[in-house]
Amino acid sequence: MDVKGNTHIIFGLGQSGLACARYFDRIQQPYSLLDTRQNPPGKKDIQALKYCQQCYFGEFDESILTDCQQLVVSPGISLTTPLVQKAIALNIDVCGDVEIFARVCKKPIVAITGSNGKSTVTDLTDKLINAAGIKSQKGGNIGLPVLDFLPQDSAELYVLELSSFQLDTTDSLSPRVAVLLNLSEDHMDRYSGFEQYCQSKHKVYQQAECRVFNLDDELTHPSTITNKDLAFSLLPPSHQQLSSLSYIAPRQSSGYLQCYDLVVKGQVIVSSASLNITGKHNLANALASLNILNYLDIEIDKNVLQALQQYQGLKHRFQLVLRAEHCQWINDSKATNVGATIAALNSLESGSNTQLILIAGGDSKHSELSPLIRPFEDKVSALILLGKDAQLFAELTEKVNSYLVENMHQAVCKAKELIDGPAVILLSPACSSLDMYKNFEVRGDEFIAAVRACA
Ligand code: UMA
Ligand code: ADP
Repeated sequence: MDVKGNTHIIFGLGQSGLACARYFDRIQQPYSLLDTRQNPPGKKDIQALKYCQQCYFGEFDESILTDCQQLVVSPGISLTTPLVQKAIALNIDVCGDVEIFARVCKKPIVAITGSNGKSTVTDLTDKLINAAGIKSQKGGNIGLPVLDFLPQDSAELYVLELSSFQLDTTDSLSPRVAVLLNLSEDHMDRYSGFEQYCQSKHKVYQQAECRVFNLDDELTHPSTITNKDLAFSLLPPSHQQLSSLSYIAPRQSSGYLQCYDLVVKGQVIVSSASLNITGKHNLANALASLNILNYLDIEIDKNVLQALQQYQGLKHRFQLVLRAEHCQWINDSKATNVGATIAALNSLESGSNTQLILIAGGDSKHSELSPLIRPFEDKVSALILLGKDAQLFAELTEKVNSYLVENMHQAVCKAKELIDGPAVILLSPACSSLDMYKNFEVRGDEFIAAVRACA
């Protein structure tokens, strides 16, 4: 194997690896590319790369690390991979794209993580900051890989969604604001246990000026809290907490929907009734975003308020697809873990005459599914299950009828058959889609197409 030119190796030729290669091209840094796949997604783009010295796809051995100074590891690669372990043992600089970004970025960074709500809070925060007239750019685990911003773009500030995988390979990030929204089991196929996953998420707080945490979720609390830190809560606050806490205060009920005022720094900012996003978890998301603006001293003026009120949420997150004959069809395909599905179920009123039919299943990523038993038994009238772990869901409870199907079309047809009066049909899989689909978007789009065709 020819190992010349391997001082910088990019491991993984997906979106992050390719963005890193483009960045190295721009700063004229020679590098080699490495991927365990014979045909990684970025292969077609190699022709355009100028400083790429060597490519290793499929087979390679550890001698590739001879002369290597830096191994840039893509988020999809586990740090337990033997080659990465070997590089760590050899004291090679093992880092990710976010680390390279953090080492050179001079502009303020807002870093957002959590098990659920990252994309929504990143997108909303970016929109609110732009509405305030400050040029913000979002990226990271959502949208553009961070190295596509460098060396220079016109943003005044970056709002980054960071996954635990990205945080695992990042040490130099010093965000102005770091947000940890919530913690529940996810990616148990990558971590030795929940504790290790939580530790990885807590890395977002390292060197942060202000930490925004979820008062209702103790797992998100920083180990020590300073007077710069801010919290949000969906529970009634105590007096001592008022200055650093944003929270919701119940207002009047309108029909089935309970209304709340969103309160920040003791001031009512907006009523939940005037927002387009639904579900209590989205109020938590809005409070987190408002806390970020609060710390950055960005005034919640009428433009910001309007942007907040008009915010529709992202596609595939508790998205109303169709309302027809007393039935609502909701696409929550991005619910790729148990916590997200519980949040979706909690967003729906219980005890009414409405049937709740849940379509779930896929790859549960070795997560503990038992927290679903109670919400299933309390709220769900029928379970329609698909994918690799369908049977695991069927075994959770005998109190709810389960139906195993082979694809999304069958799932939607089965739901249609079961409807008997007013109903909500919710796709909220509690699983990754990768056993059956390219990604959660394709799964959600297939649901939407099937609903439009059959419902
Ligand atoms: N892979 C190999 N061999 C390799 C390299 C990768 O088999 O040599 C596989 C990985 O195991 C993985 C897939 O290829 O299944 C993609 O891995 P990647 O590291 O090349 O991924 P990228 O295309 O660079 O995309 C990554 C994030 N993907 C992951 O973390 C798995 C994207 O987040 C992110 O948007 C992108 O960087 C830009 O920063 C996606 C994601 O699923 C949305 N994230 C997870 C989540 O949100 O739950 C964390
Ligand atoms: P992430 O980027 O962390 O996956 P998203 O905003 O894409 O978060 O939402 C993922 C899933 O989690 C969706 O099903 C959504 O309805 C749900 N969700 C969004 N915000 C929250 C929250 N604060 N708590 C729990 N679930 C949430």
